[in-house]
Amino acid sequence: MDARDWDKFLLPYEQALEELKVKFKILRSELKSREEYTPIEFVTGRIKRKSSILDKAKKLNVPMDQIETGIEDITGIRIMCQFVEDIERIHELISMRQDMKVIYVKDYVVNKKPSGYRSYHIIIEYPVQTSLGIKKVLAEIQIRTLAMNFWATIEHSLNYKYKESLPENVTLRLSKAAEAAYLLDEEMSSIRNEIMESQRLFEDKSNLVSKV
Ligand code: 0O2
Repeated sequence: MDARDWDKFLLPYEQALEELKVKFKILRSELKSREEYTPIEFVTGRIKRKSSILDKAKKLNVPMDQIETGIEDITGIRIMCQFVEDIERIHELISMRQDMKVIYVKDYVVNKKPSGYRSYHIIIEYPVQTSLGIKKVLAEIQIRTLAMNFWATIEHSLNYKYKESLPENVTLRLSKAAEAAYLLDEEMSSIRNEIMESQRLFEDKSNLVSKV
């Protein structure tokens, strides 16, 4: 594929990315304005880089003409939440929707990766309305707590720097940090009700002040 074909190939994935980011941000504000607890803290997303798509296709033995079905995370959405319990709630909210279809789940929260990586991945099929008609694309939604995200972001940049051959002491420290992030999530879950109550009171107070 030359550069122009590649750009054309990515168009529906870029459209899916923009639409999905907006949809999850709207879901967050909708829940907030209903004064319901929102399990969504913030939302980000990215299109996988060409080199990363080609590397993954090679690793998984996916031929170029099957990239659409073989590589599931060309469009990647990341939803951050406060508590581990929020992950299941977000999964429920996604499953209920009519505008996307859950294909399957990779649960690296229960089954953490050997690296220490924890996150909940949902692969969805998402129909994009294009000028040529409907194009269904796969997208990966990664749902993680703030602690999981902190660890994964640092580990990802270290792996980028060391090209996946991390020095032993860094690997050891990362493993300890993964354990600390796990314990932080556990502690936060154990005082979840108190935290949620104080956040609600704080928001009520902020709303009152902004109305004055
Ligand atoms: P990019 O483009 O840099 O974002 P794999 O085993 O790696 O072939 P797997 O385990 O099925 O694939 O993972 P999956 O569900 O395809 O998702 C890959 C993405 O999950 C990665 O994107 C990361 O965002 C995240 N991820 C998976 N494992 C790890 C890990 O050990 N550490 C960190 N920090 N992130 C991970 P890429 O590949 O980084 O692509």
